[in-house]
Amino acid sequence: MILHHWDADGICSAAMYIKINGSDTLFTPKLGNFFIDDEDLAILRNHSQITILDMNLPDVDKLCSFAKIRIYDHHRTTRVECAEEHYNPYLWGERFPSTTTVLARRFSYSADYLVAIGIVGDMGPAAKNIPEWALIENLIKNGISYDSLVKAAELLDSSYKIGKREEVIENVYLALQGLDDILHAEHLWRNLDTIQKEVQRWVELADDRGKFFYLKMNTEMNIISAVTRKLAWDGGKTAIVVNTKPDRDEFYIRSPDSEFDATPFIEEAKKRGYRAGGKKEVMGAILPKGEGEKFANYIMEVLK
Ligand SMILES: [Mn+2]
Repeated sequence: MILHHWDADGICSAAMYIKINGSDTLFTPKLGNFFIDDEDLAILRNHSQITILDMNLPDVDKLCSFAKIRIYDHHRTTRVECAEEHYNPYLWGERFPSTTTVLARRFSYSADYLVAIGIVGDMGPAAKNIPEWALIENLIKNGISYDSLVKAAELLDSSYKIGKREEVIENVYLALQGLDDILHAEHLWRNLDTIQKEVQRWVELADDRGKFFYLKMNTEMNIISAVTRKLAWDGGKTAIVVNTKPDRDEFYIRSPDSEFDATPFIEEAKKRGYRAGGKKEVMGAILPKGEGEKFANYIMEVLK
């Protein structure tokens, strides 16, 4: 079984893995869960080999009791000793922009549209400032436009944002068909239209607090990352967003500044018992109902 992140990098990584190693059952955790809950665990239990792509699952050890696991990822992490293979360049001090580039390195896979969509999906406009941009420039020379890669990433991301878990899996097969097939998927364009209206509605309600933006929102869509990105990238400063859902609070912080380090906040969130993860410039957390605003107030006090 291939367990993959629900975003464009995770989808393209799963497509690459199938191209490299052959077809396999696909699985993505409940949307928004950067961990394995009991229901997901019950499904995984029927599998003796699980390949994990583009996810740093904090409780991954429990899969080792019934399955051989392999992990390919680029998030900050610590070594998973029970894995057959844990290939994450973070472990030896290298930063990779996407899991698609990790897989390309590990399996000597030549950069193609799948690798490129993973990069632009995770990095956004910052993709232009990293060494891997050369891979994308090479594709551009061969007639693939940067805009089409950005759009493909958005279309693939639309399924989790709107909350369609099965569609995330279908997107892996769509991605395998080719870039044009992604770009011509009308149902994904309809998703985008719905999502963009919802993101815009919330972005406009953000509170400008000088050094940063703060937004408290309430939506069932998985758009906290998109809202935070838009605030940070368009507004040019750190964005702090809390979303209240029926069963949980969500927290997100992102800075457009490459010097920004979210790592201490990830540690603080974990210390408080929240499920938290992220990279240098971004962190996300899932908190018990009512905790989101408290944690946001703490962060804003630190950043003031
Ligand atoms: Mn990724």
